[in-house]
Amino acid sequence: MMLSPKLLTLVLVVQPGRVLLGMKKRGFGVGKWNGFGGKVQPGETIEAAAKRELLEESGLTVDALEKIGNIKFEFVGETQLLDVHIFRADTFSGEPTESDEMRPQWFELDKIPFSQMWADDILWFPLMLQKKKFVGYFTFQGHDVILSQKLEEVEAL
Ligand code: 6OG
Repeated sequence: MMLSPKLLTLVLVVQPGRVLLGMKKRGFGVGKWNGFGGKVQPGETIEAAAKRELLEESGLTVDALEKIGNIKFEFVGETQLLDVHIFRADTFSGEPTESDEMRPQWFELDKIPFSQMWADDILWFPLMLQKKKFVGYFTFQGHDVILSQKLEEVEAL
């Protein structure tokens, strides 16, 4: 079976003691809190896509994004493999602004709403918050159950 990869971005904006998440209002992952991101368009670099999606969905502009992780997701019974490139931003300009797709909200680091997030997030957020780099591969059954997981720290991405 062919698992064609779909390139996606995900940006976590972190400030001392808090992280910005968005409530996904429509589409894939609706009803979950997540970072900001989406599909890489043809001819666009992954980092440019990450900045574009962050701006479109949160109203924030960033200069520098730090590559922090890469996770591939397989969904049982689906042929599309998701290849998600994860970035962290520690500085930004603008004010978090609700978009059609996302409602942004700051969360204190001890109040991250993991029960309303993708099930993988609780596993890698600690690494992301410590600025450790990681790669992973998760197999999901439906949108809530992780059937298998691989997650490891790496020196570089
Ligand atoms: P659009 O389809 O809305 O982009 N995404 C995931 N994020 C987490 N934390 N866990 C997952 O586990 C995810 N699968 C996809 C990537 C979808 C957005 O959702 C992220 C994109 O930012 C399965 O364009």
